[in-house]
Amino acid sequence: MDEQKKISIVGVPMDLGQVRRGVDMGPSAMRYAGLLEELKSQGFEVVDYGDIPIHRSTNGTNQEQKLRNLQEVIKVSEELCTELDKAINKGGFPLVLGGDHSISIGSIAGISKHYKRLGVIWYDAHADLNTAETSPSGNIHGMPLAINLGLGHKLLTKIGGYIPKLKPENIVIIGARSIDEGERKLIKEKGIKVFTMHEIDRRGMTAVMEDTIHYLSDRTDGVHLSFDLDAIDPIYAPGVGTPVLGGVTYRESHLAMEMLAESEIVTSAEFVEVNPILDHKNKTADIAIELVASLLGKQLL
Ligand code: EXY
Ligand code: MN
Ligand code: MN
Ligand code: MN
Repeated sequence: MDEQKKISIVGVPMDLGQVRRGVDMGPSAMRYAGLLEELKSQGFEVVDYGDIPIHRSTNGTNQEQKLRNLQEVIKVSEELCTELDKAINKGGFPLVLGGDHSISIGSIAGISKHYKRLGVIWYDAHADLNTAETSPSGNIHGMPLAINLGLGHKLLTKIGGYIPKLKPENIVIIGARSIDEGERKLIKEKGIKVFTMHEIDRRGMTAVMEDTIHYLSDRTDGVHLSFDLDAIDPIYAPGVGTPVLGGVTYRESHLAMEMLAESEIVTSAEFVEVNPILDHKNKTADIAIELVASLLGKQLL
């Protein structure tokens, strides 16, 4: 990546897409872990646009049974979409800090309008492809990839004024190991490319990333990396709300980021689900910062 490149940071202290408190502190935890200092030391110009305001309902009566905090998530998504759109127009590499993964509804709505064929790498233990009909929890953080495909509640799919944001053939999911029945059906029906932990174990992260980069470079004009920290094994990254054993290692994740940096295909990124309340000494935020640095070209030598 170009040494003088500008990085545009937007924080989204959102915890309404799920039920565990603390993930709203994710942006602070990553800033506290030294994100800005790290990027500046790498030679980047850093512009921090601060945090999107989160509007909490005081009476809780506007909750639809199958979509928890729907109205609040819509509002935050619209605001994030608008802010990111503006930030992109001012130039710079957009780096979004979550917040739970429902923030991807607004982030991809703001980013995708700048590309004809936006690709997405969904680095996650989960597929996040549920809809109200298939969700076992009603938690919107389990739905953002489906919503970006145009599947789900219309008030969410139409954020930013257009549907869909992504095409199924432009998505690669990496690290999945907890996939619900409805999500499995959708993956098969839409032919979405998924590298589960099985492929990572069997073929290694190098082959998985080579395939991913080759696949996306051929068909997209930009790639958004949506990095859910729960993709990493909870041994390394315990500060997440929905940990799943048997995940990607710390080293494999660095390698993945380093290969993406070399490929120069990534045009925006977000790091989500960091929950400092569930963490040990902010180590999950520390890992997120290190991975951002690798993604943006930091090398060992
Ligand atoms: N698939 C489960 C659900 O929809 O409730 C769990 C989703 C967790 C989503 C995390 C953030 O990636
Ligand atoms: Mn996720
Ligand atoms: Mn996840
Ligand atoms: Mn590294």
